[in-house]
Amino acid sequence: MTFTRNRIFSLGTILLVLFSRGLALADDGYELWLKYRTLDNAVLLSHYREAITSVILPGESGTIQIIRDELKRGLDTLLGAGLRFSASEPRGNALVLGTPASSAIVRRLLREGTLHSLGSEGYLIKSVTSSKNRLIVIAANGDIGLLYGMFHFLRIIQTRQPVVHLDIFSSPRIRYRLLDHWDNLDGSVERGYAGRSLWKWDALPEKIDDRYRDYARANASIGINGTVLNNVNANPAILKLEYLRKVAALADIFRPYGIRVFLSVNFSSPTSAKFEQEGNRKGGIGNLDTADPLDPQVRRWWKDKVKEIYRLIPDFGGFLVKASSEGMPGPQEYGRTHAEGANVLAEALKPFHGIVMWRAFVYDSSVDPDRVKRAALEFVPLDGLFYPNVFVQAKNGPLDFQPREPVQPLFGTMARTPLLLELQITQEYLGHSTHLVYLAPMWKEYLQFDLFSKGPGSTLASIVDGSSRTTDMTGIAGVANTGDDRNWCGHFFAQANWFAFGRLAWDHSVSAEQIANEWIRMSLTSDSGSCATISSIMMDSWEACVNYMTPLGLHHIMEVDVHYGPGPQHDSGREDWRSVYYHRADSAGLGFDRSSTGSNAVGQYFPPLRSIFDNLETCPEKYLLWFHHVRWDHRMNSGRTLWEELCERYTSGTDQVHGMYGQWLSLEGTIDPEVFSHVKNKLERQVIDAALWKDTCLSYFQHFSRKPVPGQR
Ligand code: BDP
Repeated sequence: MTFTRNRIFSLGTILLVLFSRGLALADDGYELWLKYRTLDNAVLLSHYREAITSVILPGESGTIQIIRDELKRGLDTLLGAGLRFSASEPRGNALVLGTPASSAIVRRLLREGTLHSLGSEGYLIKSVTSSKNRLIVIAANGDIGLLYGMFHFLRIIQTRQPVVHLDIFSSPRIRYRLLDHWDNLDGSVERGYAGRSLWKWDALPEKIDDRYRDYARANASIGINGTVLNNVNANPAILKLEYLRKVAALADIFRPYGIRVFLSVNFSSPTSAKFEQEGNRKGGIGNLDTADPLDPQVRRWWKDKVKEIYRLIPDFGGFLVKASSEGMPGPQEYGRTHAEGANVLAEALKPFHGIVMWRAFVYDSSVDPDRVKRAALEFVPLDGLFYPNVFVQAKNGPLDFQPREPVQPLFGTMARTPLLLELQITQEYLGHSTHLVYLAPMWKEYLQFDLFSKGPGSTLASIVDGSSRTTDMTGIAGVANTGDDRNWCGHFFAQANWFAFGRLAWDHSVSAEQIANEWIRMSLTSDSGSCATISSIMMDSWEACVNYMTPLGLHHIMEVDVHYGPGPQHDSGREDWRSVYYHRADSAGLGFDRSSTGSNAVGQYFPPLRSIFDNLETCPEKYLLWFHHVRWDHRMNSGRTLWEELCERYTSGTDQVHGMYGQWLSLEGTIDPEVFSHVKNKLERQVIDAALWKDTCLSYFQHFSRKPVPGQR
């Protein structure tokens, strides 16, 4: 057969149509929650089209250009029509974005009220009606506030809410809202489950990967304003000029998105490389024999290094430090305290308004036999001794990002130190990027945890956002779950955790459910039936995971090193890395006795928490085996014995995952087919893994309880 020109053309057209339809259908996850699908609801569409006939956006800064591009991309697609953009006063119903400096309308609005309380990042979104027209005004003190306001406005449309009578005031409750990347300079990512690092160090600074901008855009859309680029197990090389130039290139890209860069630094950086020995993480990039923070040469070295950084990156954020922890060098090697170590860096950063985030993730076994007590024991005596530009950065719980922990008590006891809360978005202990676990309900539980440090209502949130203290040094960090996988996070639903982290960092009062619903509508579907199903999968997923992994306060019983599957039998290596050290199963019962007659970890909490946790009868069952060694025949609230309850929890966890899988199957045909099968495959694996957790843990604990598993023949 011979093809005529026409035939070739029409075949090409058909292929093109099929291909583009295929593309339109297949969602590879790259666009995250910024998909801007055209609205299919005619009533809403005409409501929006009537409300916005043009966009007034004065200014030409890099940020303003980003806003203009995003609005074009967003509104043109959502509303399916091109909008006119101009810098002058509006005719007709318009969306107006401006600052007091750029817009007369905003100046008029300012007279009415509240712009000054918005700070540098907050914004207003307000409907303003005059005899001539109806306007929607997004007003802020500066361009970054406008950027956030613009993303909020697009979210309103993406989630199909009305745009009349708008009266929104929003400013972040927390000042530093950071992602911590545990990315190594060789491109690997510690505890990363979504491919290799986003940062292509070898190609930088010459080659700028497209993803850098997309990364910044995604973060700006949820209010994240800083990024720590490299692993806390820091390679000193990051401070070499060669790398600083690469860092500066990234900082230049992130700046108009309101994102500052920070670096993790190795405390031994000032020392000579000759101290490096196989695997000891020591030996720096300097020429000194010591990194003693009180040595004048060391202080000079840090000051010079910091000056060099700010010459390249004028808005550099500061340093994150993991010191004297898991083999990382620190001030204690020189007989100095954490405060003395942090302060030498703080002193160097102060003239440039940089900060130090000094991690409290330490568990030196000489401090106390109970690992969960060690961080508070080391850090609380140093309260008040850190320079004002130092944060102590602590993980949410006293152990290590377990599926559930009580809150790290030092948040209540270090009243004179700025405290930065570290959460983990990457699912190191919660099924990596294989299990669907929506983390917002877990983070809400931590944020709402009442430490009683200033009486009732001393929630972790009120400490972290500074509302129960007098400091504007407030911060929150999430260990990132991003990598260079096409869909960024490995699991499509892990994107929801990145999204939720940003939303909660901006405003921790938003409910986990609302965030889930926003994310679903922005990322997956706006069909209300499907939304309800997906929301229910997400909202139950964390509790399901706790149940099939570590119910009733169990912790740290996972497989060694990889931290994925079950490993309750693990009994070798360092004592505080062994499962048996944590669960303490024996013929009498199960759990770690941290009561006042045990390790007395309960004593690190304020009354009445201390006694609530101390008493077996009042200790919430979700923390029972965290604080108590409990007899197998102990009666639980349900009337079951501990053993029966344990069996019941493991069983209900696996049942819940079956339920999630069934619910997901019911969505076939209503959501994108690629996403559908991607998640289906992951859930199939999760069903198998949950059963493995249950079977492994119950058969192991059964050796001690010597009781049958109810329902098992
Ligand atoms: C543990 C991780 C380890 C990290 C460490 C940390 O297993 O990879 O380096 O925390 O936070 O959870 O420093």
